[in-house]
Amino acid sequence: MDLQTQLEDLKTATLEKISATKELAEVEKIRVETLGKKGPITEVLRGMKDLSAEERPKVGAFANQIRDLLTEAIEEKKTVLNQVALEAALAKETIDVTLPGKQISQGSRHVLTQIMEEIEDTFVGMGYQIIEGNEVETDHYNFERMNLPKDHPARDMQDTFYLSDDLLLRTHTSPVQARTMEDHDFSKGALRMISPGKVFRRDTDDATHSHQFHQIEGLVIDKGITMADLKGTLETMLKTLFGEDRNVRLRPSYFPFTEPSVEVDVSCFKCGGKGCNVCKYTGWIEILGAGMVHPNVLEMSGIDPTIYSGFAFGLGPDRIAMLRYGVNDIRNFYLNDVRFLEQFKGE
Ligand code: FA5
Repeated sequence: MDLQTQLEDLKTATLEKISATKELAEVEKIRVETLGKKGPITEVLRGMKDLSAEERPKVGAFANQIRDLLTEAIEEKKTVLNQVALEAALAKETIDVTLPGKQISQGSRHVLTQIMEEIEDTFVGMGYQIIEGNEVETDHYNFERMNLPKDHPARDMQDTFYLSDDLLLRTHTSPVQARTMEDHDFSKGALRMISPGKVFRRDTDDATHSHQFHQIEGLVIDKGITMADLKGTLETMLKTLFGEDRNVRLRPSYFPFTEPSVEVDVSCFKCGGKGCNVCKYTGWIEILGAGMVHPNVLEMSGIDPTIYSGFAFGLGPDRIAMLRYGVNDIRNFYLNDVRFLEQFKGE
């Protein structure tokens, strides 16, 4: 058989093989077998040296033509098979958008954070600035600057976690008062601030006491501030939080850093004021302490008490949340039980 016929047969057989196969790997195998270095075409081209000078260019051109034709057929087949594979993959991965979605459990802000942000909003609306304090405080700011010198008996009112002789976990947010007063420039106007945060006491945990809880400190200093300003401010806040219906009472009290001092109680959410285990049979739950800033506290911060006066308060958002939602044990806020926390998701 002459070389041309051999090539013609090779072309026909290879095209048949290409057309019959459905596998990409098979096409590649055909390519290597037919067009590769050890394949028949290379073989034919190698045998050309035995041809006459006249036949050589003819056979050479024919061999090249067949090689190009087969190369093209192979590439075409590969493209087709790739497309088929892609379509099959796409068909398999089709997403049915009508199927019901998976429920993703979404977290939410803690109920105490929500209450604190609501209180912050109320005060920001009244022109207060929000100041951050330190959870680790010095004895100096936590006690001494609040008119509680060392060995003052009223230190017993707030049993303290000491970290060293001088450092402690703050027992209230009141030290932020002293830090803010000493920095304030009164030539630029009155001081109105609130300071929310965590506080710590060696209290025995019970339904209304936790060893870690929250406070929001409030402080206003200006010329001519009176107890009436304090009462009006607290009433505005409590009405916003509890509505008009809840009973509120101011009770004379004692804090070393205010004079006069009051404590504010709200009627118990559980018994409505009759007396029960939550309110310790008093009918009331105490939510904040307040008063007119003591002249000693002003003086220690470099403020002249004959010119300026002010009021301060420290309220307990944990107790407010209890009253608002009828939560009968403060410890629920700290147990991280999702079943409890989920109830406040929509708030
Ligand atoms: C104080 O801590 C004062 N610094 C408040 C103050 C500020 C008075 C400025 C005057 C001027 P008291 O210890 O009463 O006061 O605490 C204030 C509020 O924190 C309480 O009314 C109560 O709502 C809350 N509270 C106190 N102890 C606990 C506790 N163990 N667990 C939860 N809440 C508490």
